Amino acid sequence: MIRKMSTAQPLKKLVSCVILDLDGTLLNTGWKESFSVIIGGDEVRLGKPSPEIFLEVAKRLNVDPSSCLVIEDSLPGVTAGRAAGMEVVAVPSIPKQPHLYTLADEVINSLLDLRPEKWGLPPFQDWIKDTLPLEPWHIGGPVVKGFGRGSKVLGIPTANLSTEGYGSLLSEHPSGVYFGWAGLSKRGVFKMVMSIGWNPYFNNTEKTIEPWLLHNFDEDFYGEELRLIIVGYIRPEANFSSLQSLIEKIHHDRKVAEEALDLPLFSKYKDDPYLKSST
Ligand code: ADP
Ligand code: RBF
Ligand code: MG
Repeated sequence: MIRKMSTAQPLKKLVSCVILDLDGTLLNTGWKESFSVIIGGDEVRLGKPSPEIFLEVAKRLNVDPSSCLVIEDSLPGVTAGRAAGMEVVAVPSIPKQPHLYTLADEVINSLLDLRPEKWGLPPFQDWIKDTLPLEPWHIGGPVVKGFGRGSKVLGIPTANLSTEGYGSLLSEHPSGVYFGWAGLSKRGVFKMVMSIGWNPYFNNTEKTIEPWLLHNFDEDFYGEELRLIIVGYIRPEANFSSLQSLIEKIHHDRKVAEEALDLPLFSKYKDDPYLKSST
């Protein structure tokens, strides 16, 4: 839970306020210092969905519950936050079930999509040029066949990678639109913008990895080894009311990625040896 403030203070000071539900391992990693109040379930009489724990926090912070924002992953937690008279952002732990969280003021796909400024809090300061820099992650493999929709339906070819072997990596990273660098051993290194997820517009049942290399190629390169370094996040996957609006959004993503990748913060990865595999 975060205490809302009207002053423009950096969130670091603010997050400060409180968090519940942390497990012991997290508390031993130096995070503890970031919070001014920490409270455990054993310090109240009634557990969630009772509002007691949130009300106790507000009391210890000496603030009104209505000026608190709760961030919750569980249904009982959302119920408890609302019952405390607080605003609640839900980050559901069960994927694809956001409709269960109707009580929340907002449902987001992952913490990457938390926007404190929507709630009267100072914005995160790590966003730069509409992108969120990430600790880079790497995936690679031969380009596989997808649904054959990218070029044909959208005019946007995506060089799909197999998700096999990337189960744990993909569960660590929420679905969404990311960008970074793509290496093809025989062709070079290119800027890249990609979607990872279920493509709500097409309602896929399987998660796919779909990088669009920002370069015009004369031919397909199915089967070739493709290496990706993902360096930043742009937005969650969304549904669209028309194909045209999906296409426009993807072109906007392209622009955001192209500009961001010129920043030294991101451009430094294009020489990474990982991109130049010889397999
Ligand atoms: P599929 O559903 O099989 O992935 P696409 O219509 O998405 O079909 O086409 C993707 C194929 O087009 C890629 O596998 C790749 O071989 C080729 N291709 C050509 N240009 C590009 C590009 N700029 N970015 C990604 N893939 C491209
Ligand atoms: N499909 C969606 O349904 N929702 C999206 O928000 C979405 N965003 C995309 C962003 C990028 C950068 C790219 C390349 C594709 C996106 N797609 C999205 C389309 C999807 O990933 C895929 O390309 C198509 O399903 C064709 O296979
Ligand atoms: Mg594709």
